[in-house]
Amino acid sequence: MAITLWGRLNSANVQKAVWALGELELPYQHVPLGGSFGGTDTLQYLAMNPNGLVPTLRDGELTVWESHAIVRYLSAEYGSGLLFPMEARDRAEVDQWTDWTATTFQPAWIALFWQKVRTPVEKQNQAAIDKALADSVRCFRMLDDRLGDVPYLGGEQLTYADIVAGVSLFRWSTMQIERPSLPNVEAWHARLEERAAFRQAVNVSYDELAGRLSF
Ligand SMILES: N[C@@H](CCC(=O)N[C@@H](CS)C(=O)NCC(=O)O)C(=O)O
Repeated sequence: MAITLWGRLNSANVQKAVWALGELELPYQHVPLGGSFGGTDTLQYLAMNPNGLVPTLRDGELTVWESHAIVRYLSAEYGSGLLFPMEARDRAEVDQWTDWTATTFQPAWIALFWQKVRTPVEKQNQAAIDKALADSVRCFRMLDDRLGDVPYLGGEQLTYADIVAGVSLFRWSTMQIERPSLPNVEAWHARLEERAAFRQAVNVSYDELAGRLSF
């Protein structure tokens, strides 16, 4: 099946799909879209993704949008036993961290990224920065506790939970913020850095996004 991925590579949500495709060593065509490339509001794109955001993935006749749905699909279809635990009981933990990332963790660290990086300095709001940092630190401490017990969020092996949460690490570790010491998160980050698919997908410059609120 021919796989196509639409989305700009400096989008954290697109990076999840790029990382999963890399881990699974799947060949695909990449179409840069969104941000400075535009194209999310064309009728053709909206017919594929009525939400008008990136990423979107096509695999043969199947079109999927929402980054977590994409990563789950790729893992289930191509990663059985690799990124996708076969046992429902094992998958429950993976989904717990994956859904927590969608509902709690990513909203916290993305809010911080928008405040510290995307908002022009003269428009930054210290109270909003403090709140976003406190929310992010609370989440990173939860990750640190979990990663004190197991090397990866789902347990002993890399799963799609590490992918959706791990795309935060380049930005978290390079933003101009006061970070607490989180040894287990740092050890997890170092383990992920050993993977070419992580480095290629996640360690992507966000200079173009600095001071930019328009997309
Ligand atoms: N919940 C969606 C969020 C997607 C999203 O917010 N995408 C952003 C980039 S990270 C976007 O498309 N922004 C507009 C643009 O890049 O033009 C997902 O996980 O896929």
